[in-house]
Formats: sequence, C-alpha cells, structure tokens
Amino acid sequence: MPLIQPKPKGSFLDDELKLYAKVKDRLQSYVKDAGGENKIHPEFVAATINDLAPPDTVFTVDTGMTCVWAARYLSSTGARDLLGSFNHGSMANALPQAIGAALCAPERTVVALCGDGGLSMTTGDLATIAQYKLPVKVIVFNNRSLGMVKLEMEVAGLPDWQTDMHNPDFAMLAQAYGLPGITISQPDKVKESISQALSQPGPILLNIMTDPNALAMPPKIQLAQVRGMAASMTKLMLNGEFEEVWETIKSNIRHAKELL
Ligand SMILES: Cc1ncc(C[n+]2csc(CCOP(=O)(O)OP(=O)(O)O)c2C)c(N)n1
Ligand SMILES: [Mg+2]
Repeated sequence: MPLIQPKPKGSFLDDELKLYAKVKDRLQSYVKDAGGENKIHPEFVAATINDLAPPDTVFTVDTGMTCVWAARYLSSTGARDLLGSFNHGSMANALPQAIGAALCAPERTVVALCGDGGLSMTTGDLATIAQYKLPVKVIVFNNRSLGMVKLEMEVAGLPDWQTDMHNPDFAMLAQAYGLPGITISQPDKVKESISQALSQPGPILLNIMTDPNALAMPPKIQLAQVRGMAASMTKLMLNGEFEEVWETIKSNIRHAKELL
C-alpha cells in the first residue's frame, strides 16, 4: 500500500459506475415480467428472495443457472454470505453447504437456492435437515432440466440432448422426509410463499416451477453465440421439434432488445 501512488482522477471509476448502473437497470427489466403458470421467470424469483431475505442471510447456490441468478440478483449488504462451488463447479453443493451454514450460524437465516438437477443428487440431505431440525429454507428453481448444460449446447449450435429432467414432486418428497413442502406454479404466489417461508421458524422446501426455456444473456454477446443458438434452433426444427423452438422464442423475446 505505501508504494501505491494515489490517483485523484476518478474518470475510470466514474465510467465503471455508470456502466454498472446501466447493467443493474437492464437486469431489473427482467424482474418486472414475472412469467406465467409453470414458467415463472427465475430472475423474478431471485429478485424476490433478495428483497425479502434479512440483511445477514447466508445464501448457498447450486452450480447451474441458480448461480447466475444469484450473481445477478442477490445484493451484498456487507453482512450477507454467499457460498457456492465456484472454483470446483461441482453440482449439488447448495444443500450440504446450507447444512454446514445452519450448524455454524444458528442465529442467521440460511437460504439454499437449488436446481432440480442439483437437489436430485442430494435428496438424502433433506433427512439430515429434518433429523437435526435445521431451519434451512430450501428454494428449488424447478425448470425440469439441466438448464445450464442445455444452454451450453444451444450456444454451441447443438440441439439440446438428454437435458430434460423427469422429477419427482419435490414438495411431496420434502413432506415424506418430515419437512413442510409447497409447490408454487403461479408467479403471483411467489412473494407470499417466500415471505411466509422466511418468517416461520424451522425448515421448509419451496418447489418453484420456473421457465425451462429461460436464457441468461451474457454481459457481452458474441456473434458466435448468436450463430450457435440459430443453428441449434434450426436443427431442432429439422427434427420436427417446432413446439420447443416456439416455446424458446416466446420465453426469450424479452431479450431481443439486447441483440439490437
Ligand atoms: C457433478 C457434476 N456433474 C455435472 C456437471 C455439469 N453441469 C453443470 S451445471 C449442470 C446442470 C445443473 O442443473 P440444475 O441443478 O437443474 O440447475 P439449472 O442449470 O437447471 O438451474 C450440469 C449437468 C457438474 N458441474 N458437476
Ligand atoms: Mg434445473
């Protein structure tokens, strides 16, 4: 530090702050559209959790799209913590990390943001949560798919392959393990359910039915990614999968302004 010369000019910082304000503003436009039945927009869910969770919440995020939604919509307060498998990128980390966090910090709210793929790999941990009465709030972004891998295939120009998930009813599964479990299919129930889950003591699982075709726009869109997506959709159409292509277009038309 003593070797660093102070730089009084703030132009670089000012430019970056202006850019960040623009990015934040653009991200908010995805929150306003909450989605539809069984196609709840994940951005809206993450932003709602951010608004309602206490300022010292410990969040854990699964590897997959929940990691993206957390990065974009959870604000840091200085007193919150965010745990993920960021360097390793191994799936199914959110639930075990939440168990650890709940044991280490029993006075803090612990919210696990799980993917349906991630949760499927660690359902046994629900028994641990029930057995030790850990007040973990488990939020499942249930898009019925391995969403991040599906997206990676699409931008690489491949029709998505073997990424659909045939899930059990996670709310009933939680109940079978002895935790309250609720399925949320309608966007207008999201706020109320998250608020109740956070205010009641003890663990709970919210199975939120999110949009399987939600894409995440990268901060800088490369032409190769756009070409890849077009190739993927064309291949799907040649395979007769018109409905999937149409659903993808309908779900993502809101991103169009970023391409123009
Ligand atoms: C153990 C392991 N297997 C596979 C992968 C590759 N992978 C990364 S994200 C992902 C999909 C995650 O699906 P889900 O938990 O449902 O989250 P989503 O992306 O749909 O939100 C997969 C298969 C990985 N990172 N780790
Ligand atoms: Mg998923």
